[in-house]
Amino acid sequence: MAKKRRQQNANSSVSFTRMTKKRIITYGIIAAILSGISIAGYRSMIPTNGNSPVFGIPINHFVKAKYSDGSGYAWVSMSSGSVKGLRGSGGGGIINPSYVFGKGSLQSVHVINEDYKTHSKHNFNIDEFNVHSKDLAYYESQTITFVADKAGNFQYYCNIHPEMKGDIVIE
Ligand SMILES: [Cu+2]
Repeated sequence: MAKKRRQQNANSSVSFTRMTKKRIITYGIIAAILSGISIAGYRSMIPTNGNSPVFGIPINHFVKAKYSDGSGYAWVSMSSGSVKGLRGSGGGGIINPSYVFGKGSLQSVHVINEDYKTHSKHNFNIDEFNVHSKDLAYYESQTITFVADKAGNFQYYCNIHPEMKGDIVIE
């Protein structure tokens, strides 16, 4: 009888150890993922024209690279409704939109290549703010955050298709 109980205890302690090991591994994986996310998150808070992270809430802009028979290669604003900083009709689908930003504001541009017609690569640049996306393949996207720290008239563009450009006014 006593022997049997000891046996049971031994069994349960084995399964307990196994469980703990599994848990440690699981928590380890979760911790690794979380720290990866936080490093990526921390990096994403460093603007392209700065060295230290900015703990502000950026103003978001969504823009897609497209080709259409009517307008050729163009940036198309994905904003719908009225979006602060965008000069235009306010509806979605503005071709090569002009932007107006306040000086000192934090801006995030979310760029996506939705060029389903030609599948060309596209990139997004604003030289004065060190904004340079990589060459985005079809359906690739990238978010670029910068501080609009200079007043003036600037331009964003794709260096593969010079016609894909628009104005940025910072005032
Ligand atoms: Cu392009």
